[in-house]
Amino acid sequence: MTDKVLVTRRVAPEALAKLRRFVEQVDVHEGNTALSEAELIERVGDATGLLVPGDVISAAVVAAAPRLRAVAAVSVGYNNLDIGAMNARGILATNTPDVLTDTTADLGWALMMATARRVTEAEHYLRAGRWREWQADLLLGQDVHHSTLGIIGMGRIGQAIARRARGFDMNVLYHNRSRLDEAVERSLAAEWVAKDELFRRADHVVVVVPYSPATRHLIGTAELALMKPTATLTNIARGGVVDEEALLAVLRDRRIAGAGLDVFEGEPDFRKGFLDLDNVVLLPHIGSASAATRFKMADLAVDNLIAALNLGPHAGRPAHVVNPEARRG
Ligand code: 8YV
Repeated sequence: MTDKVLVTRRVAPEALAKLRRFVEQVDVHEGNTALSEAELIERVGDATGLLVPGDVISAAVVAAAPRLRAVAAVSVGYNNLDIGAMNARGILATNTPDVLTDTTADLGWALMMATARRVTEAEHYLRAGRWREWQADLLLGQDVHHSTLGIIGMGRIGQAIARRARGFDMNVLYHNRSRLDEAVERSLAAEWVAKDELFRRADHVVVVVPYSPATRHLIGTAELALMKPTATLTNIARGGVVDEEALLAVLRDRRIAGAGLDVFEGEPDFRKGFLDLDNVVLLPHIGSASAATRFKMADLAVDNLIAALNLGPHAGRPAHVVNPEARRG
């Protein structure tokens, strides 16, 4: 039987062309809105592979695809995939690490700086025609240089954020389940601290930890209460890592200086209360959104999928399997 791949959203055409060289049937969902779970269930039918830029592949979708053997996420995070259901069927799942590390770290910095220096608020002020004269106290923000950066989650992207901090002469703290090797810590000039200490000491906290049941609402009322009134919080991980109701409360009461959010729990829906606040910078999940990086992500996901389907030059040896346990199942 031939292979069939369902591509759940548009990706770079060059990547699709590569996929078509190895797979006879490629069904691309072209619409501008994501397929619902019911639509995925209806469409997945006889697919042997899925190429998934962010959609939720639930146990029900897996169950509706009796021939499914491989699912390639076009993302480094794969909390949108029901790995348990895939393991039970021996379905390999893959992701796209590395290629998006620097682009996402850049965006983390852009968002942190925009939040600290009130960049979007200032632009709105100008666009609204409110700029009449120079004022010594107009739109005063918080310095980034020579301040203390606190990174929650010191994986690839966290480390890339730490590397960029050197140019700003920052003091870097991090919190991670496991400590980095001493040599890596030294090269990043980063100090591991307990989570509470990080929230107490940091001037700018950046959240970049993978989402899982263990990290859901890792940052809530207790952590936010420890922050300095001049501190900022930037989330480029997943919305669910932060308790957004607790964050809304501290932003409303001005108990921290501001927040930068690229991700939201339940996105693309988000708590509309954020729109009423001027001390928050809101982005539509664009962490990896540079033209070059989105191309590399799609290309790598296609390579992973082809190999996981036992096709192409690396047949059977996809480079980025996230559930090696599926092979034992
Ligand atoms: C993706 C991301 O663009 O890689 C990730 O985990 O958050 C982004 O780079 C997004 O998940 C859609 O696939």
